[in-house]
Amino acid sequence: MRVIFSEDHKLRNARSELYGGELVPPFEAPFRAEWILAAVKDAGFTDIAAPERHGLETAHKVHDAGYLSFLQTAWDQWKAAGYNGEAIATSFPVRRTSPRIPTQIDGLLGYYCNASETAISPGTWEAALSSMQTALTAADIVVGGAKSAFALCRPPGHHAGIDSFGGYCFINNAAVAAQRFLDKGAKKVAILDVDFHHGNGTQDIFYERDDVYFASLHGDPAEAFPHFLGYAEETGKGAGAGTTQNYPMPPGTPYSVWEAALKDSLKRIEAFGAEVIVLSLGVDTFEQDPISFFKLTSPDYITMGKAVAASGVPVLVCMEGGYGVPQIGLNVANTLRGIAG
Ligand code: OKP
Ligand code: ZN
Repeated sequence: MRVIFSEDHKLRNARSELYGGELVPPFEAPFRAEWILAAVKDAGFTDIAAPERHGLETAHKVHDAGYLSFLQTAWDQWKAAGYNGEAIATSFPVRRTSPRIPTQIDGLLGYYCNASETAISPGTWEAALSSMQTALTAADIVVGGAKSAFALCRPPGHHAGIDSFGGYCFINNAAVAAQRFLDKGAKKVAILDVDFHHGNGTQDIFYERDDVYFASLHGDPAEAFPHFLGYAEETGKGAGAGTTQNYPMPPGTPYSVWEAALKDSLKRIEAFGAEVIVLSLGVDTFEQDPISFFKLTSPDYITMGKAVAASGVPVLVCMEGGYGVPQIGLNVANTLRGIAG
């Protein structure tokens, strides 16, 4: 399996995450990608290439134009405002507020933000762009006939919605990749999100569309981030009715229980007629993950990879979350081993 990886991920190296009322070093940090890359090489996946340059055409089909230009200029606007720290949203449009888009940076930040733990820092846009290009380049390898490819994306993408960033995500890499498959001739694409956290951004993007099936296995939003989406009753709307499927699960969920949800999602993806699966791969389902509450073990990721590959359709793996412990590398490598067979 070919691996796509960009050193430019390092340009996202924020100083601060708002966590428990303190500004702490972000969980989503450059060492994650280094650990994953090392473990993937160790496992024998040594066909590693840098992404091709891609513009924003595909991104514009899944994100709002105002949002993308905000992301691109947010840091410069923040700096111009004379602030000393990183750009953190503090004020939000909630129920019964004006639909108008503010002109000043604090207003814009709140307007386009869905979770304020995520600070915009210098280089964030450039890293997000390289992460998107990583996904697009890996998608094109699958378009070219490969059974699988691994996009070692960083920063992750699944919490980035049509017009909002948060949860460490800015551009929705998996969504952009899914759109690429459609633009290259696929009629039906599935995104299978196995990150611990619900893929609220991805669900937002495809909720009313019938060309992308979205399934997510995650910590029950009543008890876990992103808190406001990911319930079982959310199944799509309009043309997209029936093309979203959520599997919220409680604290302590072991692989045996999680696997039943995985199997059900794969059955539905097959019934949908997906020609390709984009796997939003978070390994924060691991028993030792510092911010999550599932109990998967390292060997479980091999089993999971095999089950996904058994669908028989090509698989594009896009990196999402997984934090804190060195085993994130092994867990990703194990997933790839399972998929590659
Ligand atoms: C990003 B990805 C917990 C706060 C949660 C944000 C988590 C973002 C996860 N007290 N903070 O899906 O792995
Ligand atoms: Zn996650």
